[in-house]
Amino acid sequence: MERLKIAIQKSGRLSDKSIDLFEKAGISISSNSSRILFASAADFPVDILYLRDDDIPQCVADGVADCGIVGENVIWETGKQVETIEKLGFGKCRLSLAVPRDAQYTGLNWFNGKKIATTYPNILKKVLSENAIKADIHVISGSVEICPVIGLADAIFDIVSTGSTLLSNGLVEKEQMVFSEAVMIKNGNLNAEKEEIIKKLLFRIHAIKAAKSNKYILLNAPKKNLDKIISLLPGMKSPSVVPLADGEWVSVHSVVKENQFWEIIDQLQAEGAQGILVVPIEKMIL
Ligand code: PRT
Ligand code: ZN
Repeated sequence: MERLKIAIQKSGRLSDKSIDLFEKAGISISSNSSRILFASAADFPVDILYLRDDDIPQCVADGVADCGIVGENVIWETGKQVETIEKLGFGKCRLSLAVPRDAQYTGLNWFNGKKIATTYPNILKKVLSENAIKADIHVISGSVEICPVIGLADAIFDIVSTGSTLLSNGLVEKEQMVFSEAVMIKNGNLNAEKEEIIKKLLFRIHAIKAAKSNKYILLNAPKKNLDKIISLLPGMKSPSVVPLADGEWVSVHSVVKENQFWEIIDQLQAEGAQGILVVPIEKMIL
């Protein structure tokens, strides 16, 4: 039987979350201790290749790996031909233009004629040309944020998540240009058997993603307000209503989106709901 080769980051920001995703999908792979480059899952036809993230798009494009988990920023920068099959919701960041705190910033035009340091020259080239800006791109392999201080550049174009790195280097994020997150990619020429494994894997990933954004809610409701309380709870089909020893009350169970819950909590209480419990869901098959 075929096995699907999936490349993930060996060690870095996406490693633990990638392994965690497989674990939750019932695919156990050994943790990526520094010497391991390859691991086989015992319970699912998947083999894992541990690589530097920069090499993942190329490996998938060449067919060395069938699939990969990598940041969209890396795919865009390398420009490799791969298919994005699923956004994974972690590793979220943005690529931003940042300038020294004391710069007299006047808007995107400010970058005309300036020198911008980055490790993402291809993305920056595209961003500049889309905005009709002519600037010098200074390619550097790391620690971009120190370039303005040491006089190597006027500004930088780099990944930002919390922004604290910029802040501690006296830089201000001025323009958020591109948004990126970790995605699952695949080679465009896989055989039917491998496509079938991907389908099964994606089924599991969808169940995990759905579970993550939903909560199971249990509450006690006075019977007289049951209809109103049910109308506040969308649920997957309709809520379960379980009788309680006290005939005036029932227990209502449903599924709510996490963000919706905060919107309806006051209304639920106003209708007399008590003992509200909100618990995480592990898997959710829609
Ligand atoms: O060794 P390898 O080449 O595999 O790893 P790497 O060092 O190239 O990548 P790594 O592990 O740093 O990041 C992997 C991926 O995580 C990136 O390609 C992005 O898709 C994503 N990601 C998410 C980030 C960040 N958030 C992030 N904050 N990648 C880098 N950063 C950097 C940022 O540039 C800044 O210097 O982290 C620093 C801290 O950011 P702040 O804004 O929180 O201070
Ligand atoms: Zn890298």
